[in-house]
Amino acid sequence: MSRVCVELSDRVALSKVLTVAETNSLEILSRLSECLVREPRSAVIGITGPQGVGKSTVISSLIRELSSEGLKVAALLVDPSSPITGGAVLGNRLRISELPSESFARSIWAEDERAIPLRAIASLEILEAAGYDYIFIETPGAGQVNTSILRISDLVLVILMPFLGDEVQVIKAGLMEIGDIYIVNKADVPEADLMYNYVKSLVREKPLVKISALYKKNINELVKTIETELKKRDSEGRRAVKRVERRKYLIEETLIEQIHKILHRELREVREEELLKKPGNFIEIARDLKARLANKIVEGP
Ligand SMILES: Nc1nc2c(ncn2[C@@H]2O[C@H](COP(=O)(O)OP(=O)(O)OP(=O)(O)O)[C@@H](O)[C@H]2O)c(=O)[nH]1
Ligand SMILES: [Mg+2]
Repeated sequence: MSRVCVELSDRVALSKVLTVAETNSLEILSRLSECLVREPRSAVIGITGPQGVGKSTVISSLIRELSSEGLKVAALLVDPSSPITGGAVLGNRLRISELPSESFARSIWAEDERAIPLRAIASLEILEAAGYDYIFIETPGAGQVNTSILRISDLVLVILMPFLGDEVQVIKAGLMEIGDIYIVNKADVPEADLMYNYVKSLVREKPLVKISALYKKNINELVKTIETELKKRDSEGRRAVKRVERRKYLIEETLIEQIHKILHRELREVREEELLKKPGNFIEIARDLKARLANKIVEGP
């Protein structure tokens, strides 16, 4: 293995590489191409659920539990809040701060509601190359059906808690299809049983675990459930399929980002009077933009 690949096992060097990956994802991946996995090495676990259910706390307790078994664990927290105001970023970092020294955690800013930005997918590639046994990725499950998490995770954990109120409708609409394992967190709250029974009636045959991440109750059972589900998928060869899917997603996101940039630039060129005085002209304007877009894409990087 070459020196660049070995360096990824040093967490300071790894952090530096991930920082570069945030702005130059594809360049860094081609520089690291010999280190990227040919066979799946990590278990990539997507963690989603409504705001405040305890996603970050669950990840912290899973990191502790798995690290105590001698496993190398990393976590990426995808955070849609502004990197400037940074409230949630700081919150996530604080709760993650007292983790075992061999583990690795990092927040990634997401600029729009599409939950998994390119730099997060690139970071996953790099963390898998760095040899982590488990990589957790937290994404906000804020209402919208979040299919992007499915494309990059070997398993999706959906986290819920007592007192979700109106959110239950949202859960029914979106989150009930995407989970491989369901978790009712905050089991220390008496009303947790109500929520557990309710979720049980919705998920039917899928695994459902009741835990208290804060008080470290049943984390062991959750780890066993994760291991069982991973084994099932491994026996079907699904992890390799997921790597192919993830790499397709990476390319898709790269092109979408580029196309968006060019399109926004070209849209600025559309004259105001064209839109104001000839408002029925959309087909022509769109056709013209499409031609300019095609030219720019071919010329582009
Ligand atoms: N009672 C109780 N509180 C918990 C438990 N787990 C987490 N919490 C609390 O719930 C709050 C939210 O926890 P987080 O882990 O930040 O939740 P999150 O889902 O990551 O939040 P966002 O990332 O902001 O969506 C915090 O105050 C935690 O201390 C639990 O098992 N029991
Ligand atoms: Mg969180």
